[in-house]
Formats: sequence, structure tokens, C-alpha cells
Amino acid sequence: MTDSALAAASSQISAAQAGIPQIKAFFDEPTFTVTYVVHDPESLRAAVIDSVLDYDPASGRTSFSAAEAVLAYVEEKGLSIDWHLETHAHADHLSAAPYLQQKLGGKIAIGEHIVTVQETFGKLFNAGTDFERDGSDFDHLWKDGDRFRIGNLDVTVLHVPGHTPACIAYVIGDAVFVGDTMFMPDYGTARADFPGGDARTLYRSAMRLLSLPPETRLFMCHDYLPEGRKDYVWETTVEAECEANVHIHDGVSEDEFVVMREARDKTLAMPRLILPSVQVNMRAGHLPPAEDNGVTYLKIPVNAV
Ligand SMILES: N[C@@H](CCC(=O)N[C@@H](CS)C(=O)NCC(=O)O)C(=O)O
Ligand SMILES: [Fe+2]
Repeated sequence: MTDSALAAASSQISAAQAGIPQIKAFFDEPTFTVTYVVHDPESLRAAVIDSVLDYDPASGRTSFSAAEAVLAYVEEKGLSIDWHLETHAHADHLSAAPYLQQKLGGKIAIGEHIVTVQETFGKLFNAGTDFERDGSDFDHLWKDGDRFRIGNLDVTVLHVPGHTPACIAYVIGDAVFVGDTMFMPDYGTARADFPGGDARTLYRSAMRLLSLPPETRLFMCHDYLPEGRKDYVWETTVEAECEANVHIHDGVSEDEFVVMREARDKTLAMPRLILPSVQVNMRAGHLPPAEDNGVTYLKIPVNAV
């Protein structure tokens, strides 16, 4: 069967030399998340990928230091933001997309299968009828193989489920923002035990990305600083992952991967911010509506996760 989305992504990468995207990474140490600003150097059109809203669970306070760093960079470079791109509904940090959108304009977008995620978490949080669950909280939903441009940069969307059902990767020029599929070679892959996650599906998604040209640059969504390394890093290549990824290097079979992934997932604690994150991120990063006293509340489902 021909994979036309992947073929488009591959030929785009080969042709990318003319419009190499400019990429700036912002690492948020409290959540180990990497936010990217990607821009076209000719037109200065840009996208923000996977932004972070600071959230202190003890006080319930949000703040904006991570987002302010992105704002300062966008201003300094004179960029125009077309998109706030999410790779998935994150379970470990709140998105700052609505805050950045209010300051910078641009549309908030995620993969079309977010509706599955909205259904699951809408139920878990007993969200009312104000929560539509049809993706309409987002400005745009991508499907596999969608192509668009950021200035002169070509972008191809790849659906890469497994960590969550809605995960997508953005191929921008010769750079792929892989979301939570794989991590740096010495850390491996993302967990597959969230609702709708699946280790076998994750393996297939990772293999799909790893069939892109070897020189393709890969940008991670997280780095967890494995033992033996002193610095956080988030950029690698298809070739390096194929050679050395501790979970999915060349030669690891699908069945071997599934056994390893499922065993490892049983040992992992829930992310520190999963409950606040998913009920906000299922709404594209908007907080639930304030109650009649003007205060916004986040829910904690007891013994339900
Ligand atoms: N310690 C982190 C862990 C977050 C976590 O579970 N991250 C997911 C991605 S959203 C993952 O795939 N982790 C892989 C691992 O921890 O091995 C936290 O509490 O936020
Ligand atoms: Fe994630």
C-alpha cells in the first residue's frame, strides 16, 4: 500500500534546502517540555509548537514565565505568528496557546482525533454541555497528509498515534516535530498507557517516522535527562535514532517493543500535572468556564484514574 502522506513528507525534506526553517527551542525544566518557535527567514511567518503555561498545583495559580520567553523572542525577531500547533493533548503541562494567541494572533490547531480524547476526558471530568467534544475549541484540526505553508516553508502533517490517539508530527522543511512518539536515542520512546494509547500502534508510528530520509532532523517534545548525560538535548536525526534508540533501534521487532513498552509503562507513575493538564488541554488550553462566583475551578476525580 502506498503511504502518500509519507511520500509527500519525504520529497519535501529532500527539497527543503532552499527554505531551511529557523528553529528556536525553549526548554521548560519543571515539565521537561520543549516549546519551539519555527519561522521562515524570508517572510518571517512563524508557528509556535507545544507552548507551556506555568501552573503551580499547590496554589492553583497559573503564570506566564515560559510564555513570556516565547513572546520576547517573537518580538525580538519581528515574527508574525500564523499557528499555535499542538502535537497532542499533553498530559504533563498546560498549553499556553490561548494566552499566546491573545498576544500574537494565529490559529490553534491539533490533530482531528482530538475528538476521541475529548470524549474520554469529557466523560472523566463530567464536563457539561458547554464542552462540545467536536474539536470546535480548536481553530483547526489536521488530518494525516494535510499540507500547508508557513511563509515559504512547506509543512506536512503525519498522524502518529500510540502515545495518544490524536498525536501528530509536523514535518516543516527538513525538520520533524515528533511530539511524544520517540525521545532522544538514549531515552527511547513515549509511554503508551494513557487512555487510547497503544504500544503496538506507537511502534508503527515510530517506524513510519524512521522511514523518512536518514538526514531528517528530529525535534523532541521532551527530554528527561537519562543517567549518564549532564545536559538536556532535544535534536537528533532519523539516522541516529535508527542506529541507537534504546527502544526502537534497527532490528527491534514490533513484538519485542510491545513487551518492553507495556512492562515499562506498568512502572511509571502518573505525570505530576496530568489531572489539571488534560481538562485544560482538551479545551485547547482554555480554562473551564468560571462558576457563578467568578472563580474557575479544576476538578480532581477521586479514585477514577
Ligand atoms: N515525571 C514526568 C513524567 C511525565 C510523563 O509521563 N511523560 C510522558 C510523556 S507526556 C512519557 O512518555 N514519559 C516517558 C517516561 O517517563 O519514561 C512528570 O511527572 O511530568
Ligand atoms: Fe505527552
